[in-house]
Amino acid sequence: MTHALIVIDVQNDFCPGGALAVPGGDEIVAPINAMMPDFDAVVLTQDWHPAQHSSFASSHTGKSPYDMTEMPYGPQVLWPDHCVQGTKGAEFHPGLRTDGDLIIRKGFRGTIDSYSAFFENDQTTPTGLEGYLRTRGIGTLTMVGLATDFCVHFSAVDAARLGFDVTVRMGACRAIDLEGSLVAAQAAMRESGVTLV
Ligand code: VGL
Ligand code: ZN
Repeated sequence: MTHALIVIDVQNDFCPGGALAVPGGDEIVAPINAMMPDFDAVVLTQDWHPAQHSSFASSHTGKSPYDMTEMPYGPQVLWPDHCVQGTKGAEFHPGLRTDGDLIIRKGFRGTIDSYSAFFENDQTTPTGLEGYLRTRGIGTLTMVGLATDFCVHFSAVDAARLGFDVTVRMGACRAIDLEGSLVAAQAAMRESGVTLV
């Protein structure tokens, strides 16, 4: 089975010094680069928001980063402004190899967030990644990147639900860990049939 490495959101804003820094986010760059040659295909995702995106706390009066809000598609965490299109923060970490086969951007619609590489947060709007992988005959996925409990989590669960064979390499992921979100994400991934190693 053709096997792809899916590298989730290894961008400056999710690394130390960035707007939504994930502790140790930069530590996974070298291990991910080292894994790339072992795969038939490498796909990188890039969180790619317009300014004033609806997932930013700054777009909601009276809200602070990490507060919750209710969106038409359900509850949504509000984030610091991050990964704004065309900014340094949205660029990949400068040490990351970006010579993979596909870069897929997500979260570019103003009124909807997209944690998953497959579907936006309404869980119905596709990003197109499923079609790309299937038409290339890719059935097995290994996922790494940032953050374990948000974009890696939702990407892995969606991929498993779509019928891909999914492994998450926890050593090449780092978490935000908001109020137990890492433990909850691990349980949800396992329950969906994702292998955590
Ligand atoms: C992410 C929060 C907001 C992630 C993206 O990549 O996990 N988290 N946008
Ligand atoms: Zn985002």
